[in-house]
Amino acid sequence: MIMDDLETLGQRLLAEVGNAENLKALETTRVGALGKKGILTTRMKAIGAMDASLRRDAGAALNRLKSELAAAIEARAEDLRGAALDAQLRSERIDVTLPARRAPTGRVHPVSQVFDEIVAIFANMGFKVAEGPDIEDDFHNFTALNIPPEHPARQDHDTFYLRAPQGQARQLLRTHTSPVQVRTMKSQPPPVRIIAPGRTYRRDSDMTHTPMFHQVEGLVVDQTTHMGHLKGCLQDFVSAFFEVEVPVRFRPSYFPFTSPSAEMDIGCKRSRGSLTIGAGDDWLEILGCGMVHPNVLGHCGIDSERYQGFAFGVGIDRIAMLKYGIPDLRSFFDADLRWLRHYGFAALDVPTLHAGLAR
Ligand code: 2U9
Repeated sequence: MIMDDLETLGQRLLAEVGNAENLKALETTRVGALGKKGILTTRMKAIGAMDASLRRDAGAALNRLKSELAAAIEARAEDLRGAALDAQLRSERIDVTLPARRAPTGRVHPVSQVFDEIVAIFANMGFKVAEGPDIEDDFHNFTALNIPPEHPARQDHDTFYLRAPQGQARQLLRTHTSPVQVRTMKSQPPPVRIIAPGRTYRRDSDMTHTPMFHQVEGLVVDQTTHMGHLKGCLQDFVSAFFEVEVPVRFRPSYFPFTSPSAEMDIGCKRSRGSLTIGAGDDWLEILGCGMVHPNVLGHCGIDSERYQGFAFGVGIDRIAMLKYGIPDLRSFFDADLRWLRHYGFAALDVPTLHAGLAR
């Protein structure tokens, strides 16, 4: 009778241990069975009052159950600790293959994009990029370029002058990037093959002009350089830039720093307010160019009897608008993030000729 009862009790306690869902529930079962007032402890105390003939077997059976239960509790505790550790490791898992930084959300401004595209095209033709200061002096911005004081072209340039310190020549914000070519020719012997991209400044502000704008100018100086080289180079440039075969034509023009001078038009089609570059029987002025004036070579320390050069200049803001269909020049300078998200370029899509200029 007592043995049957002990077996049933043992089964119940072992089942309770097996079903314990966590360490706290398991501890409750342990205290309820093996604690000071636990059911098995109480039973053990009751054995002393038993008949001597039953006492030995009952004591042995109770001890077996206590040992079995203690082992089962330890085994279950081990399982529960393992499961808790697994759950913790799962919840704290770090995917070390994930990038540490989030993908960049900034966009590249169309003007920067077009600068990079133009650099890629001319680098492919063997040109180097030259740079110079935005704050210039009269000689590098005007005189060296065959624009002496009182020359009417000085008025055309609407120059920003800086206040001159007492007794010093006044400085100015460069009105074109041409002083960069002047400085390059003065500092290195020919042959020269450079482009000069950068900011330029004129006191002009309306629908189609901003006081700061962007240019790329190019210069080649060598002993046999001629106008055919100029036209071929610019033809290749516009086709690479607009990524279509573009017809070009030269019209005679005038700049003080080149002679002969020309303006270059590209073939296009205009229909109902839209403009298509390449096909069509219309023309669109795109840049100015010419053979470097011998006076300019002379000012830059180059013997114009031995060397000749060609040069060109192109307004970046305008050709960026043309290529990317941007209607309003002034939006370039608004710093409007919504505009930049729409017209900007992905930060890591660097333009190259083999992968495509604009992706
Ligand atoms: C040197 C000698 C010659 C650069 C040239 C132009 C023609 C030209 C305009 C294009 C659009 C300015 O931004 S714009 O308004 N530029 O038409 N620029 S030839 O000639 C040079 C430059 C440097 C030493």
